Formats: sequence, structure tokens, C-alpha cells
Amino acid sequence: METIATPSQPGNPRKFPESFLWGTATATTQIEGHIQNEWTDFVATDGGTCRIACDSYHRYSEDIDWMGRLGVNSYRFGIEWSRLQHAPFAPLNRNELERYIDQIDRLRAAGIKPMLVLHHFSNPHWVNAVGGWTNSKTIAAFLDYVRKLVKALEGRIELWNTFNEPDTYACLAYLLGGFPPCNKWKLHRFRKVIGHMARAHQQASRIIRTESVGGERAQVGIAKNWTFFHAYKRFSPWDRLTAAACHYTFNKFVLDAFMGESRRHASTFIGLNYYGRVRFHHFSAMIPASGAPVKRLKDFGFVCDDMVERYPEGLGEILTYLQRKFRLPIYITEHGAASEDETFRERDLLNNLGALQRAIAQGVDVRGFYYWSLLDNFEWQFGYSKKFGLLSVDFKDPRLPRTMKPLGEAYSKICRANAL
Ligand code: GCO
Repeated sequence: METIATPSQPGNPRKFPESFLWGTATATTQIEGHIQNEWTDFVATDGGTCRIACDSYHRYSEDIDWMGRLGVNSYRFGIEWSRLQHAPFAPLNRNELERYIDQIDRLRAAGIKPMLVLHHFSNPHWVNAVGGWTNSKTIAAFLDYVRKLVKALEGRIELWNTFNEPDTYACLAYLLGGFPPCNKWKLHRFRKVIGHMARAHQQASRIIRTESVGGERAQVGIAKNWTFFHAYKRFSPWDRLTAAACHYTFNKFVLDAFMGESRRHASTFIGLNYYGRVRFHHFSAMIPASGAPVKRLKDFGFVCDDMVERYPEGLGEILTYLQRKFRLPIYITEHGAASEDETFRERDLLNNLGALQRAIAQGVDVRGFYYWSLLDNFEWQFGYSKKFGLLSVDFKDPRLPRTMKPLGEAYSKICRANAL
């Protein structure tokens, strides 16, 4: 385990700790293209599909060059399970494996530390065919994959993320119907998925920490999405109840399943994905992602990106809470804003990094920050309509050229200076 970073640099309060990781994050289905999983036939609300996406499957080395220009020193990305195993317990596909190994080796050669995500909202078809993570047999299949992958990567990876946002995945796939298999209000399935993934996390973590070459250095955690749920009017009992039910289901229940009691020692770090908050008014979620008109939200005085309400004040609160509760190092595995307004995005970034810096100064052990996302990409049910990238991609041009955005330039300065 790395030594604990010194909270702030003496003499310069705008500096981040010396060994701080500045990164950016992506997911296989959102950028790679040419993928065979449950998203292949899924058509987003804007008519987009993930079939080609940013074509990073072929352009990963160009993407790494862009990361070099950004000056990041870490990259959080996935390996796509469906590429590596075509049947349960099958040997790993050699060609696909070599492509990922080449990607990892290029990253390391460029001085960019990889953080590997094992599950990010997608499964091979043969897993979905038996009910996905609602089926407890998926646990054994996943562990077999993890064991083989850990061995095949031969100590190249120190930072492992087992599951990305299990709460978002189970909620959208089994409660809200936004992700395949698009089930609605199947609460028992939601709970099963969380339970099975939590068991898989615990066992995968053991495999990674004991079986990876140089395993004593391997660090493992999930990436937990934390959203604050509040009532718009503090005294509205129904909206308070709705907010409390969401908090219980998506924050407390999920965190307890993955990190409570017997699972307390399954993780060596906490990955936090933080975007902001959702407020309820007359039972409806006041955010653009739930269809609330942006104009109406503005009239209510809300500051939102194209997805959720921004709430940088909450970042310090959740970091302090997690630190007190678990006493583990924390990585902010995702934070970002979707908007065409780059000035807005820059302000949002600075507000959140300011909150992060204050939390570090107060002693919270945060080791890294990953901006979501490197590229404009396939934003699941919303397709290409949400612009989260540090780089834009021209999806109308078949060559899919990337261009640095103003936010990319601004983020680059922060990464290079290790300071705000
Ligand atoms: C998630 C995922 C990312 C999203 C990002 C923006 O949080 O849903 O981890 O895949 O693209 O958060 O919504």
C-alpha cells in the first residue's frame, strides 16, 4: 500500500498531495465499438447505438497520445468480458487479450497508471441468457474470468475496480427500465443483483489480492455512485419520504451490501463517483435526466448540467462520511459534467476540485481524481446527446476525429501543475 499522502503542500494551499493521481475515465461499451453484449442492439433515445461509438477498439493508441497531451498520470478504463470469454469457463481469447495487454503496456510506457474496471454495465450474451446477475451462477462464472484475467495480466495492474456503480446498473436495468433488460419495478431482482455482485466483489477481491503477481501491491475497490437525495421543500412529508427511500435503497443498502460487516475487509480503497444531487418536488425528480425541462429547473433556481443538479457542497460531506466510516483511501473514480457550455463545465470542475481540496486539507485521504470522460461518447440510454468529454469526437465524420475542448486545456493545466 502506498504511503498516505501529506494533506497539503506546505506553503502552497492550492497544491494537491505529491503522489496524487490525475486521470480520466471511460467504459468499454461507451467508447470501443464492435462489441457483442446486451447494448449491441440497444437503440438510445437519440437513435444512437454503441456499435461504432468512438472506435477506441482500433484507436486506443491515438487515445493514449491524447492522454499524454492532457498530462494525466492515470487512466480508468475497462476490459470487456464478452470479448474474452465466449462461453462459461472458456479459456480467454488470446487475440483480444493481447490487444488489451498492448493497451496497458502503452499506457504504462507513457507514464499513465492504469486503473482497471472489471464490470461496467455489460455482460457477455451467455450471461444475460441465464438472467445476468439475478442468477447466482453468474458469480462463479465471473470469478473464473477474474482468476484467468489476473493471471494473464501478470502484475501489470495495481489498481482494480471490480464493479462500477452497481446501484445505477441494478436500478436502471431492474427498477427504471432504462438499461437492458429494461425491467420495471422488479425490486426483488434489484436486491438479488446487488447481493450477487457484492458476493462476487468480496471473492474477486481475494483473488486479485492473493493471485496477482506482485499481489501484495494490488488495491481493490468498487466505484460507488453517491447521489444526494433531498426534498425540494424541506417540510413536504411526501417528498422527504421519497428522498429517504431513494437514499436508503441506492446509498445505504448498496454500501452495506458491499462494505458492511463481513465485507468490511473486501476492499482496500473506496471508489467514489460523484456528480451531484436529485431533489424531489411532488414526487418527481427535478433533474434533466428524468425529463424535467431545463427552463423549469432554472425557474426553480436549480444549477444543473444536462443530467443532474450540481452540488459541490456535497462532495466534502460525502468524503468526510466515507473516511470516518471506513478509514480507507478514497479515489474519486468519476466526476464530470455534460453540457455544450464549456464555461459552465469549467466552473463546475473548479467548484468541485475546491471542495475536494478542502476535504484533503481537513485530513481526508483522497489519492486521485478521474474526470468523466476522456471523450464525448455513448451515454447509455441517451446515446450521443450528452457531452461529457475533455475531447470532442466528430461523430458525423467516419474518421471520428478527436479535438481538444477548452475544458481539456483547463484540466490539463491543473494536472500538470498538480494544483488549482
Ligand atoms: C455512470 C457511469 C458512466 C456514465 C457517467 C455519466 O455513472 O453511469 O459510470 O458510465 O457515463 O456517469 O452519466
